[in-house]
Amino acid sequence: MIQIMGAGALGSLFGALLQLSGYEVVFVARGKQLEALKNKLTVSGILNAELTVNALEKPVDADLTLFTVKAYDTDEAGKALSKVNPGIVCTVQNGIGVEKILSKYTEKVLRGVTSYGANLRDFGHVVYAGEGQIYLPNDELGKEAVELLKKSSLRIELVKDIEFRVWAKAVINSVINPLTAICRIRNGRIVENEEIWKLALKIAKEGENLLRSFGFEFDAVSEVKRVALATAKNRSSMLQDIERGKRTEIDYINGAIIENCSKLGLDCPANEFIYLLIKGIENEFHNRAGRFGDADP
Ligand code: KPL
Repeated sequence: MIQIMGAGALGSLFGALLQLSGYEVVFVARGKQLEALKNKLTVSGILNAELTVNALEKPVDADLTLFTVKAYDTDEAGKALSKVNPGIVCTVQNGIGVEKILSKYTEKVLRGVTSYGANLRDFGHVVYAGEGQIYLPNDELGKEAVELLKKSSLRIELVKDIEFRVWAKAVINSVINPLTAICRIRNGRIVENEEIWKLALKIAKEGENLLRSFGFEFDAVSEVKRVALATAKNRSSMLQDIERGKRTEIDYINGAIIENCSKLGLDCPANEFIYLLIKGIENEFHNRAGRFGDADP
C-alpha cells in the first residue's frame, strides 16, 4: 500500500496517478481538504478523472509513504509517522534540510526531487498542470522505491547527483517563488517583465555563487528562465500560499541559501531583501488573522 502524507496539490496528483495505475492508496490530509477528499478527488488539466479515495487524518502502516507536506510541517508530520510503520518515506518537498528533520522520526528516508506541476483549484480538486519527473538517488533505497512503484505511470529516474538537483531546484525556487508571490504574477512574467527580470538575475547569481562554492557547476540564470517559461502559466506554490494568507516555505528556500552563504562568508543581499519582504507579508497575515490559515491546502 502507498500512502500520501500531505495530500495537497502535488500529493493528491501523485495519489490519483498511483490509484489510477491500480495501487491501493491512502491520502493523509487535514482540514477542509480532508473533508473534501472524503467525498471525492477531482483531477483536471492534463488528465480528467473523478476518484473515490481513502482519505484519513492520521497516517497508517504502508510499504511506501510519499511525503508531500509543506516544508514547515515536516517536524509535526514526521512525528505522526513515527507512530506507525510508514515503509520507505520518500520526500519530494521543496526546500533544503527536510530529510534531516524526517530522519529524526523514521529510518528509511529517501530524498527525491520532482518537476511535476499541480495546483489546487479548490479543496478536493487538483489541476494536473505539468508532466514532469521524480528523481531519486541511485542507491539501494532508491531502487527499492522504483521496484515498488514500477507499475505506476509516474515518471521516475534514478540519478547519481541528487544533492545537486535538490540545491538546483532550491535556487530556481528562490527566484521564481518569492518574486511571483510579491508581484502576484504567474511564473512566465518573471522573464517577460524587464524590471522583475533584473531582480531575478541578482537572486539567481547569488544562488549560482553558493552552488559553485559547493563544487556544483550550475547556470542559474538560464535554468530559471527555462523553468519559468516551461511553467509560464503556473502560479507558483508561494504565490498560492500568499493568496490564501498562508505561511510560505521561504525559510527552507531563501532562508537556507542565506544561512549557507553566511557560513561560507558569501554575500547575498538580494536573497536577504526578498526573504525579509516575504517574512514581512507573513507577519501581516499573522497580525490580521491572529494565526495562519494552516488548515487550508
Ligand atoms: O516548484 C515550483 C513551485 O511553484 O514551487 C516551480 C518550479 C516554481 C513551479 O511553479
